[in-house]
Parts: sequence; structure tokens; C-alpha cells
Amino acid sequence: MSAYSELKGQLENQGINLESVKKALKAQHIETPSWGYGPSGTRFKTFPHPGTARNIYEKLDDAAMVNKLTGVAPSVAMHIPWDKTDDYKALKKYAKDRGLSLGAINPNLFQSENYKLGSSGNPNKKIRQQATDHMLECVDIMKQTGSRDLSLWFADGTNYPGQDDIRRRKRDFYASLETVYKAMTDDMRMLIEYKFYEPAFYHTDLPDWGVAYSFAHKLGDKAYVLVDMGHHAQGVNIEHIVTFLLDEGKMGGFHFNNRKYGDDDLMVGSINPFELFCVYSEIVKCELSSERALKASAKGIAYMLDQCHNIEGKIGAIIQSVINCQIAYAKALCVNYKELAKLQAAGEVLAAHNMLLDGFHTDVRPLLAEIRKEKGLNPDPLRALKESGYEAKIAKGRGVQDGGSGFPT
Ligand code: PSV
Ligand code: MN
Repeated sequence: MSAYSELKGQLENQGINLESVKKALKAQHIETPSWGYGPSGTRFKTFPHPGTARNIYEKLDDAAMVNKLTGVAPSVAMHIPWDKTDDYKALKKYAKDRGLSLGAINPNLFQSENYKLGSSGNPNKKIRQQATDHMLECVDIMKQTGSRDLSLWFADGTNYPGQDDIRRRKRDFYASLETVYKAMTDDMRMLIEYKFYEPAFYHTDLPDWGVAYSFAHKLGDKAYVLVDMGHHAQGVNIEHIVTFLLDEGKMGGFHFNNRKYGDDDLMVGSINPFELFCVYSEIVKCELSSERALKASAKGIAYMLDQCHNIEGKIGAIIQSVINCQIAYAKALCVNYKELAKLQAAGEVLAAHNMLLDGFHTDVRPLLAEIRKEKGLNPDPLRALKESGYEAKIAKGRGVQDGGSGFPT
């Protein structure tokens, strides 16, 4: 008996409909980040990797390769001005011709010389206006790229107690976000990303999901919270945050990555695959729910990678990350949540825990290989990358760039 038929039998015994699992997996969508294809390193050194994309067009070429091999990565998030171009319509067409669409737009609010004391929270009104204007420019770009999501992360904060007035910053921050929010069309969404520290070390203006949620709530229906997996203190229960936001209709999207220590930006699922599984299992519960609001909440999630590949090849690392998301989602789909709810209601602590663990321990790789075959793809995307000769081709064509010192590009 093949591993796939064995798994099929096992899932049927658990009362799980294999066809619905396959349908969900075929519809999975992971957005890859333009900056994940470019040069990146630590603040100590950026080691050049042969063939690394030099501009947004080459990044799209690489993203198209990832999508071709995985079949589930058809959009690319952009960072402005890193990916600035003078013709976004042409860029959109370039992407479309390669089977891609342009995804979230991420304004860069942390690299101008003026932002030393912050962007939207800066004590200087002119600099706050510069930040607001940059976000408004990004809203205009979204109209040309057809992007739905404006994805906002701010490096704002202070390094020392007394350095600035935290309440003044809060109010100015909201005013800046509100101006941008009002300029957005009805089909756009604002995703507010939080991070508890770095580069500011005393206080950060948007430190956690509570602050992001309260701004999003006050702004209105088009504003949501973005959860970057690396932006929490050690030990924080991310799946709990995700569940809360899903229930409140405010879970806008993810920046997937993984960390061991700080905001390490390692491949998602590489360090703590169980955490990723638990996050996906909360989402699956909403997808399967009979409550329309919960279903809609899960449907709206933008699944985006936000990673830096410092020592490994970029394209393979992004493929690996997409596979890790497929595995986590597939495992989460291998739990019978109706049976789990019965055990929970009966207070069967260990049985309920073990039922969830059974999902996590399911080897879903044969199922994913089968799905790829059904889609006409190579069952092993990483082997397919090697066999394609694509990396050797770009290494020859693009050469080796000197990455200089440190992140970012
Ligand atoms: C900041 O750490 C962050 O997570 C934000 O999402 C940025 O847009 C991204 O990394 C790239 O710098
Ligand atoms: Mn992020």
C-alpha cells in the first residue's frame, strides 16, 4: 500500500473528508516578499549569493519560479522605495505575464535620515508630514498595481525615559494613520504591524497587538492587525492572539518567519513547527465554522512571508518556507474538530490534547506530493529547482553582487 493510500484510509477512519482537505490545500496562497529575493545579511556582513536579484524585475522572475514550482505563491509583496519604478502599470503587466500579481505595498518609514526620532510619531511636524505623504504616495501606487493591502510597520519609539512625550506621539500617530486611512478606496485595507522593540529600546509606539488593534478599531472596517511571528517577546502565545483577532474580525494578515531569539527572520516553521501548526489549526477551525463571520474572517487573511535569507540561497529558502506552510496547514486539516470539541466539553484534558497532537504528528508529505502531481507539478519542488538549472542560469547572467555590510538591501 502506498503512503498516500495509507493516509487516505487513516483520515477516513478519523471522519475527515480527504477531498475537502485536498480542495483547501489546492486553494492555499502564500505571498512572497520582494525583499526576500534581494541581498540581505546581519548588521555584521552581507554575504553575496550568486545570482541574487538586483531589481524588482529580477525579483519577479524569481518569484515566478517559486510559483511555477509550488503552485501556491502567485503574488509578491513590495517595499517602497526599495522596489520603486517609474511605471507601475508596466510592472503589473510584467508580473501578469509571469502568472503573478502585485500584492501588499509596504511603505519604508525607517530609512530616511529624517526619521532618527521617528516617522509618524516624530516631534517635528514636517517630518510627520513626510511620513504621511510617503504613505499617501503608496496609496496611489496601490491604485496602479491593483494591490489590496497597505502594510504598515513603523520603527518609531524612544531609547530613553523622558526622551519624548509618549502621549503626544500616540495622538500624532493616530492623526497620521487617519489621514492615510481616509485616502484609501473602499476595496483597500490597512494592515497595522506591531513589534515590541528594535530599533527603539525603551518604548516602541506600536509595541503589541493591543495597541495595533485599538488603532485599527478606531480607524474603521478597512483597518486590520498584521501579526509578524518574530515580533513578540519569548513565550508569547501567538495562536491565542490570532484567535482573538479572528473572532473580532481584525486579523488582517501574517508576516511569516521564525525565530529562536529575537526578530531572527528565519524560515517559517524552521525552529518551531508546532507553533505554526497551532496557528493554522485556529484558522482551520474558523474556516470550518458554521458562523459566517468567522469564515469571512479567515478568508480575508493575507499570508505573507517576511524573511531574510542570509547564508542560504534565496529561491530555495522561499520554496522551503512555502512547503513548511503547506505542511502546517495540511496537518491542521487532519484534525477532526467536531470530535475535539466533544472531548473539550467533557473536560477530557489529555484526550483532547492528544487529538490535536495526532494532527501534528500526521505525515502529510505523501498527500502534498499527490496534490502536486494532480496539479501537474513535480512532487518535490526543491528537487525540481535543482533540476531546472535556474539558479545556475541566474548566477551566470546576474553575477555576484557585493552585499556590503548588513541589513537591509
Ligand atoms: C520589520 O522588522 C519588518 O518586519 C517589517 O515588516 C518590515 O516591513 C520588514 O521587516 C522588512 O524590513
Ligand atoms: Mn514584518
